[in-house]
Amino acid sequence: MVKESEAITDDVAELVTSAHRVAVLTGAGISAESGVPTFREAQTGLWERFSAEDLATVEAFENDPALVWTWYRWRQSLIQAVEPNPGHAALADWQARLRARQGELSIITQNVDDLHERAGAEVLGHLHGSIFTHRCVDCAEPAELPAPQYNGFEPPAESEHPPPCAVCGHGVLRPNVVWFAEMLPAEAFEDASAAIRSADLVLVVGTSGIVQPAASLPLLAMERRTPLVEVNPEPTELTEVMDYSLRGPSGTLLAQMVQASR
Ligand code: BJW
Ligand code: ZN
Repeated sequence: MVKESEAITDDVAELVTSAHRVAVLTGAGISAESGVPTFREAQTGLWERFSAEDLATVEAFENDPALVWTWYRWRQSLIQAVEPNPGHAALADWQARLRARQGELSIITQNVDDLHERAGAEVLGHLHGSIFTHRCVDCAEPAELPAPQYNGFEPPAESEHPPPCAVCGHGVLRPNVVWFAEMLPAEAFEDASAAIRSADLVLVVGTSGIVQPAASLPLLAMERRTPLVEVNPEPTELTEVMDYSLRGPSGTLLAQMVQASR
């Protein structure tokens, strides 16, 4: 039976203090306090008629490449314009202190942003890729692009076409993210599975737990009876497999946990 609370309890503080190998699965919610919208929030501007699920597909990109390309370039501008928040900072701090004691804190993220890294943490795996790199849809060659020049806080009035590939000449560029029905990067998924299997504490932070196969990773901990702690203001698809659900923003709750780990 999951134990819910709005602040860190003595039980959770005890788990945090004794944990030597921690695995953390993060989702869009950890970046929400930085000002990055989550996936289930309504879209704005050119994309207001669409949900994120409508846009994050190969079919959407094939049907309207400019609409989807501009969504990604604009989100890239938004991410570059915001800063990591206390939740990202708390994980970076906890990782550094566990490493100093020969322990480990492995960050596995579904996010395509770089806010964990900019807070000073090392990320074990970006399960859904990165919004900052690009490749050709046809020949898969990576391509370097200048940073987009959008105002990240205001959606653009017009869309732009994806640039052509300079290598093969017939493909166009796409972001190196994982769209629905695409395979996750195998190495990142295997590393994530191994980190969760070898952890003595698993945290699930800011994810709705709707999207597979990432949402199945915490089940690897459940099978081993490794303590599972969720940090999310709302109940999720994963709540019922948790030992503890901390109901609040990750910026506040992760800072409390790291305080307890000192
Ligand atoms: C806070 C907070 C605060 C707010 N503090 N928390 C049936 C048909 C077809 C496919 C499927 C099917 N059933 C299952 C599938 C597979 C499919 C899937 O899971 N679909 C579901 C929708 C059902 N999965 C896939 O297709 C995956 N590939 C795959 O399975 O390959 C095998 C296969 C091949 C062929 C056919 C079928 C399968 C690929 C999944 C790729 C996901 N990609 C995206 C887009 C990435 C690029 C981009 O950024 O645009 O990844 S979708 C989107 O969802 C993104 C996210 O990483 C991912 C997860 O979302 P997340 O992080 O959980 O965000 P939200 O918004 O859902 O939740 C935010 C949470 O934060 C909430 O809980 C809030 O309460 C909380 N929060 N403020 C803490 N301050
Ligand atoms: Zn090409």
